[in-house]
Amino acid sequence: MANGVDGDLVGLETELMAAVAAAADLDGLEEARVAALGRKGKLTALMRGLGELGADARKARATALNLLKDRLGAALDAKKETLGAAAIEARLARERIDVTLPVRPESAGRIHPVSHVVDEITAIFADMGFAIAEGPDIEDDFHNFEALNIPAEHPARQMMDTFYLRDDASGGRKVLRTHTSPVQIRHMQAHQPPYRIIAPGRVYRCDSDMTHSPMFHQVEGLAIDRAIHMGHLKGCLFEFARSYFEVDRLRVRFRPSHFPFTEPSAEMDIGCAWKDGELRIGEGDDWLEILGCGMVHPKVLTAAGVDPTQWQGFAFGMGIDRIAMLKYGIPDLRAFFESDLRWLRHYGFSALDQPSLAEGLAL
Ligand code: 2U9
Repeated sequence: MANGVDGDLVGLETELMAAVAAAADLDGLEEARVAALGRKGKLTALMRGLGELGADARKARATALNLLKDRLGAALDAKKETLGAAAIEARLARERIDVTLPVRPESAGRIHPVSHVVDEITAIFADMGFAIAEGPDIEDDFHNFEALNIPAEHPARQMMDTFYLRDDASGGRKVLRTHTSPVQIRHMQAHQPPYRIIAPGRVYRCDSDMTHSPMFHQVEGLAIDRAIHMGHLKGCLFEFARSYFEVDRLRVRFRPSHFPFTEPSAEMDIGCAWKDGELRIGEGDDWLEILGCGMVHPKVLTAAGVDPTQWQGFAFGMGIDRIAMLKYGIPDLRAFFESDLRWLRHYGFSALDQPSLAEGLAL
């Protein structure tokens, strides 16, 4: 209001606004705010003086002071935002990390061939829509045998050379799992179909020689849906073998076999040749067995709570250590578990070499 009463406010506004504009940081801005609106601030003092005016003059003056206070408040807010953003920018610049710097020199640690092959297998099956499932190493009779159509006295129980643990309080005998199949049983009990899972992990059999270790690794797979058939099984496992061994035109064949948990059952071979005592995968006209598979037995589905009149599908299993030896030319299975650093330096993989289908598996 540019009348005689409020003429002094024009100069005050110019002064207060200039102080706001001149503030170089948030502390300076706070000083400018206190100088105007603090307990001893200039605007506060004028507000206090309102009481000494007559009713009409007080009303006009109060309006002018409130308008000035609003304009000053808006200027303070705007400046605070600008200074705050500048403070963040300055901090970001101060704490900047150059992520383009080269990584530290490669460490001396190596990835064990088993871990590397599990990563390769996982990459291939994940690309086909399979998820990973896990379960306990110590199992009960139901999950390791009964549910898999391997009743007591079944010859498969002797063949599996089971490690038995002491009876527990309820009289149930626990075992070290002889295969990863119980993982799939538990998965089916806990989830509704359809399923597409792989179960990699340690398994245990009481057997030890050049080609057998009491602990070794398996990966099993399970695909259950309304109408999965042997054609899907073949397509899936052909694709796996070609990706894993990185041979596009790898020859593959199925031979009939028998497992208690699948019907019909088969074993899959890949084409190979032996040259000068050395194995060549994808060449020649010899055959090498790499895995077992089949359509899941209806009794196994029923035992796991899945209705075999509604759902069906395939399963497969293979020894990870064995297919690692085949792909990477590792001669002795026992060396896998001896923790010899010289062996690991020779056969291990760099931690930076992460298997991915986009880049080809083995770099
Ligand atoms: C469920 C139903 C069926 C898994 C299968 C094989 C065939 C097989 C061996 C390969 C070499 C074990 O490591 S090895 O000795 N496995 O031949 N495994 S079908 O079948 C299942 C699994 C789970 C519920």
